[in-house]
Amino acid sequence: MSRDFEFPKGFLWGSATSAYQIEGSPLADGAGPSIWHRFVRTPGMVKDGDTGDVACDHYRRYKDDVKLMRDLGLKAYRFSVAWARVLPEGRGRVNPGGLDFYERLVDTLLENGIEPLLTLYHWDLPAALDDRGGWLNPDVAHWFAEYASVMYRKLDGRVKKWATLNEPWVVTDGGYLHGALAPGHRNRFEAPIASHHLLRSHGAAVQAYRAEGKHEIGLVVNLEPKYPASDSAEDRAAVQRADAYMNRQYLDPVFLGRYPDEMKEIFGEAWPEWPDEDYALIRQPIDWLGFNYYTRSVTRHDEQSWPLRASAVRQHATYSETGWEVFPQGLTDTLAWLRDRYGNPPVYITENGSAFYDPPTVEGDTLDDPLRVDYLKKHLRAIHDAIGQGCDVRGYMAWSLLDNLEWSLGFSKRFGIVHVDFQTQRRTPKASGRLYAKIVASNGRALSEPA
Ligand code: GBH
Repeated sequence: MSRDFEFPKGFLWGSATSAYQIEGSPLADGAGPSIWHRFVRTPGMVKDGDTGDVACDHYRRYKDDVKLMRDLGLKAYRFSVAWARVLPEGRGRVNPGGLDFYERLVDTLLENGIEPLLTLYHWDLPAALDDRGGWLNPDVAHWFAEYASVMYRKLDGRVKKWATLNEPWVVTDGGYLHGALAPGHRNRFEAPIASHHLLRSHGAAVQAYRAEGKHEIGLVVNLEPKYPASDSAEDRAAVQRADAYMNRQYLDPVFLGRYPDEMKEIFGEAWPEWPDEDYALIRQPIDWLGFNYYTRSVTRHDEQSWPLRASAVRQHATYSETGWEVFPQGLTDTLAWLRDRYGNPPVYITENGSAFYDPPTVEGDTLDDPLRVDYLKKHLRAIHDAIGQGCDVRGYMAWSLLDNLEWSLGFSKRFGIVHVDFQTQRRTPKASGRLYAKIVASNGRALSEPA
């Protein structure tokens, strides 16, 4: 039986990257250092001592990269702005050299018929702001809104889809609770504070957008559905905690104006009380939600796991090289959950993809990545299913356009639909990239073909 996988008219097909992961030249043209520029120089924090000093050299090769997107027929490109390029100290003085780069990038995209989706924050806080407490300082909401306004004034005439933050959960869990990502803190008192000021900062940037912008603004979250390892009451309670911590901690305040009750249970005395006006700021309507989907977890009660008392149970299934289960049904399930819990907001899949071993040598102009091809097809079919169930999904951004710096894993994990040879900077579309081009050109119908 063959199904028709045509997507709704106008569905936005694109790919995604982030500034520190691809740009290189982190201090060029007057930019200030970011917390990632520092973190990669902290011994032991990034695999093999890899850094974003060169990465994909996109800062200098952006025109070729836009041409690559056009050759693949992509309709959209999601990228992020490095805050410290625009404001080297994070606040105050604007650096025209940094602003110019993003203006040239956006103009090049538009000349090639590619719609820009701009993310204001993808983890690279200006180091000067970290010196003032970073996301722990309540003033960060004001600093972020000021930076956002600089960007709106410069680019709102040309950029129609804005996102405030990428994955606030990862910023706090990785940066302030477990310390595997910049700024590398490990403190259960700090994590809830950082989360709250991230949400206030999101709210302040939305408020500034209503004053200055004419188009659409949203928030990007990573969501991972949690399924119980057994029917026991303990495992089901563990699922509720894990779900509250990762999935509802950010969306409940934004859509419902409150944190999940489980947060107090998880953080105990480290969970603070906040004034009502904060919730009013956080709760303002957004125009769209960005949803990054990679995997699910099957969860059990586990007293040893701090602070959640819940951990993941390995399945008999395919796992990618980062150790994440391949589970397309979780994408359909989570889209249905967004529809039911939060009133069916317009959703863009702002990231989805996988790291799999790729042959290290490129032969001719082809590079086969059958596991990624399979991942891509199954997840796009899962989105099509969700649309059939009434979910308002408007677009899909494949993570990632290019192999790039996978944060603390360095260059050891490759997520690109285009291969990058980091010695020569040669780009080669993988089989997944070539398939994606066909899917885009046919608005999904290429997914109907067998295999
Ligand atoms: C995204 O975050 C980032 O936005 C992007 O910059 C990054 O390159 C990309 O993903 C790939 O990592 O170990 O089974 O419990 C990813 C968010 C959150 C997804 C943690 C995987 C752990 C799964 N990640 N999650 S598991």
